[in-house]
Amino acid sequence: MVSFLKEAAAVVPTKRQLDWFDMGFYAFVHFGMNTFTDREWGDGTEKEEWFAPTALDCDQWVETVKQAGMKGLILTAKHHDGFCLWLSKYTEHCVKNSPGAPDVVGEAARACKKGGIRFGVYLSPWDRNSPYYGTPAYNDYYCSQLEELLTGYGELFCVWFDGACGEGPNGKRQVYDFPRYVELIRRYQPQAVIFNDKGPDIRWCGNEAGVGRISEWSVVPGELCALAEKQTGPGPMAGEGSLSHLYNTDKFLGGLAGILYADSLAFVPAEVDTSIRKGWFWHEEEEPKSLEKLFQIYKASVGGNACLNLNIPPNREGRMDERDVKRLKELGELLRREFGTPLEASVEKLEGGYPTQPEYLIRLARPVSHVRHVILEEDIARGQRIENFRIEAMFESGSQFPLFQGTTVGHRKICTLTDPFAQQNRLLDDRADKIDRLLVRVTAARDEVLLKSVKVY
Ligand code: FUL
Repeated sequence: MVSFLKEAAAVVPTKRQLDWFDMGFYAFVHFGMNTFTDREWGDGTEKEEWFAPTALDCDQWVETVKQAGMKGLILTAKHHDGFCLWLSKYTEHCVKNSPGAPDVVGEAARACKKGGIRFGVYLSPWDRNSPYYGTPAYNDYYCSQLEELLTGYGELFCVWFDGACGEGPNGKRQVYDFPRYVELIRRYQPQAVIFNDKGPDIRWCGNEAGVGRISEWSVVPGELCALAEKQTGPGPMAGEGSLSHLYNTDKFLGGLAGILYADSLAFVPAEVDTSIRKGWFWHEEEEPKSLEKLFQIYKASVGGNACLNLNIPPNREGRMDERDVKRLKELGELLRREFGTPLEASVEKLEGGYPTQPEYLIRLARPVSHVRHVILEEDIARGQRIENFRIEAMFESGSQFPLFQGTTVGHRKICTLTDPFAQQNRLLDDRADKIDRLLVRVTAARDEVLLKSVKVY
């Protein structure tokens, strides 16, 4: 039992996963035929000339996402309608037949490079235009397109595979050759993380509403992420990677044949993907989510052992909508205000605890009337371990009381003690007494705790 737990605690990320985790927050950009037809899913019969941005400005995209503190951008190079935003040699259904339209993938890649953020691509496997769809020849077609993207636009940080698999123009569904796609990506862009419902590098959080799990584990049974299962595998579960999930899944014991990690535990962290608006594509009447909502989403994802992929859809000009630009600017300011500069403090690990139940004393350089957030980070390069923890406040008067109770930490846990959007906070009730220390108590862990940092705001 104990050795099994230690085994789970010792599963570590790859370099590309660590680099991805450190990005934290990046943009999804849904732009394409649907922008012009006012739809969410095109059917593949759209005419190429309908794609007609009047003032495409990818530098404005990059400026906008940078203002919100995002570190990368993933563009929908091809959505389910099969229309390609680059000059593909393999189809006529692409921007080369849209008068006046440039290679949008090229433009976006150039703007990201210039702006110093990373670039990634979304290439929908589901294609409602390709005549090959539903036959083995489609996998060749898809790989040729993937190769164009992997070799023509510099370094990519992510290739995002949409899970959707519907019918194509001939009424057939496709069996996607994911292992072949993965092999191609590893060959040309080994540093890129691959997103798919269940991995191999990052997995879906299970909803598109921006809701992160309360306890998010990066180590999950390998079968969950075995790509062979992709077409039939179980849907996202509430407790992926939790103890009961790990204990009660027999599949990683070797029962089921998987391709990549089928017989073992795997480090496959979650991505939370959601749109700033209701839809993924731009629709005039839709409004951006409130600042409060976006802040909540950010904390539950970036501050919940996941990354946040927030979609901002360009409009028909080819620019990000001014309403979204304004909201993202506000978000960037809020994030800088809340998390920009931690309070000056020292962290001391107290003597004598069990390795799985350490206590850390944080001494603030100057006592404060309240604490807004505490951010904890584990050294996940050596595994994710913390199951439960508490944070207590210690006052100048000597009194002490609990402020926060949490479960997983992982890459980063944002513990909010005084929510800037709350109408009332009982911790602030007229206390003359000030907080001069905090105690972080880990109450359960899978193995020796390796905390990387504790920051107080
Ligand atoms: C889904 C798609 O069907 C949506 O259109 C969107 O691209 C979203 C990110 O993934 O599966």
